[in-house]
Amino acid sequence: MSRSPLSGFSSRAIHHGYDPRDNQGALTPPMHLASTFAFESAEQGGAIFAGEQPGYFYSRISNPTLDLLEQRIATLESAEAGVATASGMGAITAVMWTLLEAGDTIVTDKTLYGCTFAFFRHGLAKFGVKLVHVDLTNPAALEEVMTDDVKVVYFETPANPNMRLVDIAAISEVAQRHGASVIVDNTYATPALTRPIELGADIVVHSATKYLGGHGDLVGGLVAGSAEMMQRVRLEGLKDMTGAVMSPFTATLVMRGLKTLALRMERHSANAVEVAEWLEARPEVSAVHYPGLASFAQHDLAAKQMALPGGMIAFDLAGGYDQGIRFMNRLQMVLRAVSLGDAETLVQHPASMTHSTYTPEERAAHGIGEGLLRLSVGLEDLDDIFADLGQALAASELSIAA
Ligand code: 7XF
Repeated sequence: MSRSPLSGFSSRAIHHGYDPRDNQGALTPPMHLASTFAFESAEQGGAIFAGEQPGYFYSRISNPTLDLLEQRIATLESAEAGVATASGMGAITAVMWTLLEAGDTIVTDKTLYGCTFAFFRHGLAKFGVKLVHVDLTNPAALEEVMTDDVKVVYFETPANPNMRLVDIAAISEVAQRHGASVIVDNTYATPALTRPIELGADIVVHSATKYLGGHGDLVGGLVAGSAEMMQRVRLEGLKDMTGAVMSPFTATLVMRGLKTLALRMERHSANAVEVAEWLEARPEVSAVHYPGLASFAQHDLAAKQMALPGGMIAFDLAGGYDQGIRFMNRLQMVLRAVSLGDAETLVQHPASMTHSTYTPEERAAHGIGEGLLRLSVGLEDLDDIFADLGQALAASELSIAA
């Protein structure tokens, strides 16, 4: 059975693709743990394998629970179809193994999440794919490097960890005019704040581990794009090359997270605006990088491309790395942890943690400061966040390490 389509983002996050009447009225969709699916006849099995008939046959290719999640991410990203993967890296690698071959070039922004950087720089290089880093905050810089060999233009916006923004519409126009596909990692913004495909991108990838799951209790990835492209990612990159499929239990948790995504992003953003302004006013803090601040260099682009500025903040302390370590060690409620997008406020040091896959020289060249700190502002009450950050900042001024 199917119900009439819904227009609202949260309504679709909650209802899209599911009718309780199909499952004895069950409000939440059933979790199909089956690894394999029985055929009515040998002929039917052959027809499903050949793609001549719709149907499930093995959960590395497709599964009804994953199917529903894939439909949900597709509608939320304004895409035709989606693919669920075992992790964000599983999403990125499945897309790249599908689109690229030896001799191709991939162009990326200067700043990328550490393991994405390592995969492109060291992993793809082993298979003859050339990597070119460009300052994609300047679309004219992309124009200069585009050649017939460039098959993919890839970026994060906001970028992990330094919050650089990339103009999705402007970059997509240049890249596609030269025949390249545009892939956007939308992990930081989520479709609640930015929908890259509406702005011209071809494919969106996600670490669902972060805001989409939202509760720090799963590792997962999602891809969204055209039906034709998603079929290729499923049957080439995912089925035969990474094999990194999401489990039905994880899909169930991601769908639970999606139901409150818009609500959580509003609160993450509201809290982060206050925290960013508060940090900016503190004498111990030398710089705050947050799209919601009037002082943010790309504030206009943030207003154009993001419905809200999001929950991620990067900042520097006047006392650099040493003070940053003292500050982190003094925190009590705020947790020292990588990952992001959870209810808990998390702090981490990119140079020694998420971006330790770069050499110090590479970090310098890619705009990742050695003392930079990253805050994933959670859903706690602001008074408690301020109290903890405030006491840790004051203590970080002491010369004796905690
Ligand atoms: O494979 P994962 O689900 O961990 O996702 C990889 C990934 C992809 N894109 C972006 C923008 C990401 O931030 C991530 C994971 N980042 C975590 C972090 O920055 O804290 C990983 C912890 S080492």
